[in-house]
Amino acid sequence: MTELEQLVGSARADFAAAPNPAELENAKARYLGKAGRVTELLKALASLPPDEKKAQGALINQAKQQVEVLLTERRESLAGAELERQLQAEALDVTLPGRRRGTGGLHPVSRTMERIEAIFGSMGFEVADGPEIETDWYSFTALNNPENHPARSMQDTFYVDLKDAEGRWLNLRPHTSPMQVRYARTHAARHAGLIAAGQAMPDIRVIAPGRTYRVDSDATHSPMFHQCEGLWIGENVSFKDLKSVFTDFLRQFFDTDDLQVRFRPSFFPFTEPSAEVDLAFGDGPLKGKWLEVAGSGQVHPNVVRNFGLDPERYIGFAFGMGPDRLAMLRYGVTDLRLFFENDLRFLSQFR
Ligand code: 2NL
Repeated sequence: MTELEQLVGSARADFAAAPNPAELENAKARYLGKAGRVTELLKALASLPPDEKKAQGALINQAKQQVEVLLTERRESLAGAELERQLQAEALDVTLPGRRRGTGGLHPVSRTMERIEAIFGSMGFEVADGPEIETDWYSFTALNNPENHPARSMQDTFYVDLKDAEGRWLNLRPHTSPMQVRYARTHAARHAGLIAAGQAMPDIRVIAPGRTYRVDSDATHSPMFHQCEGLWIGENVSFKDLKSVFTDFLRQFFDTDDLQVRFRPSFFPFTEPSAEVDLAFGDGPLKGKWLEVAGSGQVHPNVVRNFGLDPERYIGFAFGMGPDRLAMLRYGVTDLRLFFENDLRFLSQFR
């Protein structure tokens, strides 16, 4: 075997032994690099006589070409192996089932509001909704609140650092009554012709559910909470109607006839007489315990006047309740704040 054949054989063995591209390039340097074996042989040509130089040079170049071919082959084989390894590592199993989007659900307070709306809807009440930012007149004055009533203070009500187009200060409504005042005034204005002609105006029968705001925050009070008020005004609507409508509502809401309802005398500026509504379940963990669930009363004549109606002719009742509290009772939740922390572990139990 000639020296050159030996060199090519040894290059083949070295290249084959290189386990990765970096080692292969090191092996290449030992043959084709500046001080490589092939390069040394070519340098040595210079000292040969011209006729030998030509013949020997051709042989060395032939060997060099063979080494280069071996190098290219090994490079391609290592690259192929690397690609194969990558494909294996990144392999996708297209037969696996896909990941589905989870099913959402309504918030427990929204479900409660919808339940309240459905029950009053079945008794002929409209649902009204409107602005959460109100003027003093709609939040307080129209409702017969005295000018210096503490409910108007910054301790109780959130004020907005803005005035409306007429220069009146704005507040975040502390109850949804302003919406009922808006609804009643629109109703009265729409039927002004009938009223003036001495004919009967259709009754005002409406509930106003929605978000309300007060400066208050602890385990049973949130600065943002929900309220649902109701109003029924006509020529012959009495306290007896309030008692039957509200008792019927509570029985439907809690899905039981086994509960007692009592109207306990109280005071609100917007109603006279006024009553707190208490309820006691005949069964279950709260059996026999009186729970306060709403405020109510016969709408004050000043408020009827602010609806744009004659209090000598139009009379009726109103009530206000907290859907958050009703949701707590219905679902057995003891901390109000859970409803507003948006923790899915809690909320997903109500789907
Ligand atoms: C409460 C308050 C009550 C009312 C709300 C009302 C609304 C109009 C006219 C007269 Cl437009 N009254 N709403 C009446 C009595 C009580 O309850 O926060 N209860 C938990």
